[in-house]
Amino acid sequence: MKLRYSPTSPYVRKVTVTAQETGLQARIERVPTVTSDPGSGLAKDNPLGKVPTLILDDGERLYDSPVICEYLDGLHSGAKIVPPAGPARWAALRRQALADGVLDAAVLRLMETRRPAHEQSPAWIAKQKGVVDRCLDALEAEIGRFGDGLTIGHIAVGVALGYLDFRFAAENWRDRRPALARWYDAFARRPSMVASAPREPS
Ligand SMILES: N[C@@H](CCC(=O)N[C@@H](CS)C(=O)NCC(=O)O)C(=O)O
Repeated sequence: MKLRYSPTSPYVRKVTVTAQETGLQARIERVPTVTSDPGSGLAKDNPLGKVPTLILDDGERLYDSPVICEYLDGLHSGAKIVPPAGPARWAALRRQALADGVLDAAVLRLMETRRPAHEQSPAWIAKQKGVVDRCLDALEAEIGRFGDGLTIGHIAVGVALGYLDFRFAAENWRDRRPALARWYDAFARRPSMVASAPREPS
């Protein structure tokens, strides 16, 4: 299978971490894709024009990151990162939704700041920052219940915090969130997180 990716996308990083944690990395051919380039052919594979997009060997296309991660989870026989049923499943999926929401708000904010100064909306930027702050406070309150296992909730939260460090390093989210900071500092040492750390293409 082939994964359309861009090196700085946190949603792609969720898939990359999932693939490494489930031992599927070698089965995935990575296809660098510039989402803004109409010549990339991305729109044919995913009408949303977004990465990650997974192209299966039978030609089927999968998106977005939650769908791809759950698909990959069905391909291995180890411990599942998407719990199959019960409260553990809903906790993992809700945490993934929370972390993906952090990413959505952070990406919207970043995009807004890249528009010409006179077109930017300070109110919009403040709103997105407020969403991220609220979600981080919610995570601080529940990180003690995350447990030692690995689920898509853990992966999504780890990737979201890594993205804040990557794009908004000057605003230290760790201030006022000591439990979350401790959890992340350990999580970020996983080989899958170290290997997938985002960097701007040279
Ligand atoms: N909900 C999607 C979000 C994917 C997404 O927004 N990807 C960004 C890269 S970080 C993208 O492809 N943006 C290109 C565009 O929107 O034109 C997921 O979880 O995969």
